Amino acid sequence: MDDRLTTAVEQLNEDKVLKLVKQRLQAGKDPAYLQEQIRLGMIKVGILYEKGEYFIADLIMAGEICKNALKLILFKPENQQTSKKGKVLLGTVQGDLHDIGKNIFASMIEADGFEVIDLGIDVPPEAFVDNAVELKPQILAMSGVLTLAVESMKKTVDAIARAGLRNHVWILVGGNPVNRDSFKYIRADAFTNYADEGVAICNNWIGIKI
Ligand code: B12
Repeated sequence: MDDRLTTAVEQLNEDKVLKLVKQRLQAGKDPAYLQEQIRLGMIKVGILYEKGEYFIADLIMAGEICKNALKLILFKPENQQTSKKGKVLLGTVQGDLHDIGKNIFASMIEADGFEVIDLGIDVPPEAFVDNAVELKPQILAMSGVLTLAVESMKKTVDAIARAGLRNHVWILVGGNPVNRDSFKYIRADAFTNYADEGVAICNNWIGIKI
């Protein structure tokens, strides 16, 4: 396998990352495949940070490189259809400032024809609730990368239930700390570690409706 793109991300070599992405897009490579190679590079950056070989400045640098590379890969829908499939309320949960994965999911689901209301990062449960009451989305999607995100996701689901909305909105959670066990604890309706799978789940729900 050619993992030069993953290695360039790991080495924080922005020029090389952007050059390889452009070259591969021109050669007709699948953007999803390129995205995955970048994600693997980011995981390696995280490992070097854990080992003490990279520092916080390197994480910031990695984030910038990743965002710039994704600008080349992610796209907006060509035909801005006026009637949308459904409304997705999205945010990175309280305490977590990571937004790259969230932005990938936002871009993919928007391109698939959904309306996305992105509340940004570090979103407290009350903000999810207030916006859900006002905007009546069919889907509430939460992103988190830190371990502490699991607790924030649970608090958000609890707050949605207290507001009487639990049976009126599908809840999807995504990001690295989400797995079968944490999903059960959070009590969402579905979880995934992949943005494209998240899009498929939302399409399925819209077919069922609440
Ligand atoms: C870049 C980065 C940063 C950047 C983030 C920039 C940004 N704008 O997002 C900055 C510098 C801000 C940062 C800060 C910190 N970070 Co940081 N960071 C990373 C790094 C290297 C990459 C994360 C990333 O963007 N990955 C690429 C994206 C594409 O992957 P992803 O987020 O997993 O998203 C994919 C899927 O999960 C999924 N997905 C994600 N969300 C959603 C949502 C839905 C609905 C769906 C369907 C799918 C989905 O789709 C995406 C595409 O497939 C990771 C390493 C790693 N292993 O992840 C550490 C990492 C997450 N950070 C870590 C830490 C410790 C920190 C800090 C605490 C460091 C510090 N001492 O200050 C702070 C915390 C700040 C905070 N409160 O959030 C730890 C987390 C440890 C833990 N388990 O909690 C990691 C794992 C590094 C490590 N190995 O130690 N970080």
